[in-house]
Amino acid sequence: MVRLFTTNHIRKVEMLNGIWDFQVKGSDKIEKIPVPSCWEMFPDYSTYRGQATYTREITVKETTNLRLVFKGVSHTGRVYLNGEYIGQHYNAFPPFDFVVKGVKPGVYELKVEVDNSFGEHSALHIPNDYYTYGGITRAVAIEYLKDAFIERVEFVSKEMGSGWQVSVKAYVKIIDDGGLGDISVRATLTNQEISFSQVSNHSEYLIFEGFADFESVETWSHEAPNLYFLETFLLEDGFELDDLIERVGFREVRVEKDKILLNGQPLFLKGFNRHEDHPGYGCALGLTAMAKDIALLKDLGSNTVRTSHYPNDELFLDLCDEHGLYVWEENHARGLSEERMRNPNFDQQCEDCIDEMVKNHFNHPSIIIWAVLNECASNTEYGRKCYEKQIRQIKALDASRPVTFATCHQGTEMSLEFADIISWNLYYGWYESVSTAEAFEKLLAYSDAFGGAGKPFIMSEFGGGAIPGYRDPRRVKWSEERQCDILADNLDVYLHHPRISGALVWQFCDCLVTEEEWFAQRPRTKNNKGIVDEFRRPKLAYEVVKERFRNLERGDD
Ligand code: ADA
Repeated sequence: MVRLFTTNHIRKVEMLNGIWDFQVKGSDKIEKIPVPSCWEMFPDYSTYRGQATYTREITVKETTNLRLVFKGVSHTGRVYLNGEYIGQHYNAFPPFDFVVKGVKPGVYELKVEVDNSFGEHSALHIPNDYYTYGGITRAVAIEYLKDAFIERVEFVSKEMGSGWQVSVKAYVKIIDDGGLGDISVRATLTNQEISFSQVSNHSEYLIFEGFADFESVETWSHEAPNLYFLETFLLEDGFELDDLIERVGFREVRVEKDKILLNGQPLFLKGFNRHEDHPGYGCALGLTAMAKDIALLKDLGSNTVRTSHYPNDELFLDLCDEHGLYVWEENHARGLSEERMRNPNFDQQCEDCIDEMVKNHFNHPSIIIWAVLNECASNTEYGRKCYEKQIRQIKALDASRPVTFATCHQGTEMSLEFADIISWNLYYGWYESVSTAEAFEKLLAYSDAFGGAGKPFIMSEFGGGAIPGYRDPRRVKWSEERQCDILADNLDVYLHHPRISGALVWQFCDCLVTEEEWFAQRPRTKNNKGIVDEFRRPKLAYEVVKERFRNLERGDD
């Protein structure tokens, strides 16, 4: 399953999920392994880090252009068709694709060389406080294309008096303009026709733009996540050549002074940071496991999830759209020092990740915030330039959502001026033995004085570790009781503070960390700050958070 809805009626799409041949580099053994999955889930490869190949056959019945679509390969994939190199992609988390022109009928071997090794070549996947798994970890599909296709569509809705104004941009890719006739685009949304005009004409791309007003539509929000299908058609000489169906919501997110507004109403984000991680599936959670996470997040009374620290599986984002969970989605980076940010691959790898994240996830109504570079060197001159550049890149791709970054650099922060929303990660009661009430006012004063004044403020991470099942009446560190105390102390300040627009607990579930560097000091080689453990069994803190989230009455929650 690529998405939770049908994306095409005209274009032929074939899923390649299933059993592939799998072979680790240097081994003679060929295994049958499911795609999507992480190879760590299978006994012989539970700690394997390195290269492996995945192969399977595909059958092409008539000459066609083939689009190979990968929703996630961790972390580098080199793709070959019948031994011919097609292309490569770095980064486990954003989707990517390759178009192969004029493929003749026949049986082809599709091979993907996958690599999850660390080293200079990889600026973003490094030993870290989460695990970099290996494998084809998300869906794979092939699409059969004519000589032009709709590569993507961008939907933006704006509230105008009693109705909505919609703009839709369609990006049409020309594969071969040799015999192509006259190309045009049309779309339908809620049975209303949207007509387009061509606004740009590059040699490989045509861009079309359409506008329409809607009077009686249901808006999208946490309380009522109403969704509509936007069906866009590509026409050649008036005949349908290709289509693309997106699912959209009428909603507008804006920052006004120190408030985040959704459809004109102030919003309070209460929720969790979540890693894609599970002992049974690695980062390749199936639909049921994702749906269970969503059910737990809702049971906890939350309205928000942060995709710390990378773009998430589109199926998860689809579920968030359906369930009305607000999403903060961020590019892939955690805790990179200036030295790491000076890796010669850093700039390009970040740029690619942002580009792919924003373009592929543009139409999810659930995504209301984009973010960059969690806890990297926003406190150095060099880092500051990177933050500015990346935030500008996002804004150029999407002017309809606010941008933020999560920092922990109280005392040395230098980049707040670039963010629309100020977001802090601080662990009062865990890394710092202070009470939240006292420490928070100092943080706020500091933040306001150094670029944060007049902007919305989010506590993007706070929490404490608890080893599941470790109970101790002394309420000592690592006990479930201590975690309860820390979360209560933090939440009782954040949830009621008039200057705060959101509180996101670190973290939803315990997750695996790498054994390299200092992370191995973490008990169980896990980040244990989940309020459910890695199997989603609630810790004592579950009820502490649930009670507070559910009973919150601020008017903006
Ligand atoms: C940071 C970081 C998280 C996690 C957390 C922790 O704030 O953003 O990824 O590592 O600290 O548990 O210490």
